Amino acid sequence: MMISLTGVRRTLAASLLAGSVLAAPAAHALEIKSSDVHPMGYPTTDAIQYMSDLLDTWTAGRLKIKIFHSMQLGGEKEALEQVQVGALEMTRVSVGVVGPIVEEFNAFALPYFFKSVDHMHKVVDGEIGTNLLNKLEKGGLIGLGYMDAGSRSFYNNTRPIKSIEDLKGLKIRVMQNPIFIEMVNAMGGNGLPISFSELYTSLQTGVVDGAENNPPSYESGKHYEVAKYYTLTEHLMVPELFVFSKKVWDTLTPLDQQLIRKASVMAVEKERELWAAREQKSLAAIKALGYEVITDVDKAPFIAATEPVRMKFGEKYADLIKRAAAVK
Ligand code: GTR
Repeated sequence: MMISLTGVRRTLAASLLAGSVLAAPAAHALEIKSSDVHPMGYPTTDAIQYMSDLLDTWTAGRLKIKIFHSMQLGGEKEALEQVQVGALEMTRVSVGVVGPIVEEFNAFALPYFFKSVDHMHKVVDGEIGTNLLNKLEKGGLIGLGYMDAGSRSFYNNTRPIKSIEDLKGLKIRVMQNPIFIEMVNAMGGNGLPISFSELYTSLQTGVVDGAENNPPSYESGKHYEVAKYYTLTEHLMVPELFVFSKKVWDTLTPLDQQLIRKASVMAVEKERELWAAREQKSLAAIKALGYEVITDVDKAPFIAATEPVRMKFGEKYADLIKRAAAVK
């Protein structure tokens, strides 16, 4: 049977109208915009730059990443929203703010949850971590990988925290997640959620007395200038994530998606190396500037005080927590 051209055109037009003909994505040049609250020279931004260099080389300049660093695009909550709608292709954020999108990530945001960096790596690299990355898709995000962020500790400008009693009544800035507010409150302080982009000013103007973060963030953000006492309470070990917009991802060819995946794996490795070196360097730099770092605080009372927080927020993901705890 001969099929007339008009017939074919009609069928094509009809299926286009019905939305049943999907154009296969064609390889195109893309400058991937990616945001980070940290400046260049920080482990996370440098790892994304490394990823960009890899993509650039592999595709002869067709794919590369333009990093909007130093909070040029604001805080992490806003960045995630931009990536969800496809206005921004990529962002690197703390897992601490991803709970509203995939609730189970909150398990990683519980105080004194991971036993060690090695334990954290095994959990995020294993089945639990991979599963959670995949769940991001229903929130419009493609989870590309985890990054290290060490442990977070308290700092403030009122008094050195030598024991849990010293936290009493201090207004402490936390990331925007109810877990962190209750965590600080459980330890006797007063947790206030504020965007990282407003933190320095909040410390400077006394909106808060202190905050909590890892040594590289404390050092890189020059928070010591406005909060001079740092105590290694190491109450949180929250990994970080870098994610891609699913909306944009779906316009990429399978090959480009593979290249981005491959470069992501290499960026994760790179960041871990950079992170390990940076943590010690930052602590040394803070001490060299003459700031006091209290390293010998007894953590047991902090762990005990936060037990109700682990119970309350961990209840929903009890199974995940049990499986994570069993990872050896
Ligand atoms: C840093 C982290 C950022 C952000 C920040 C904060 O350690 O790298 O992603 O979460 O802390 O406290 O908001």
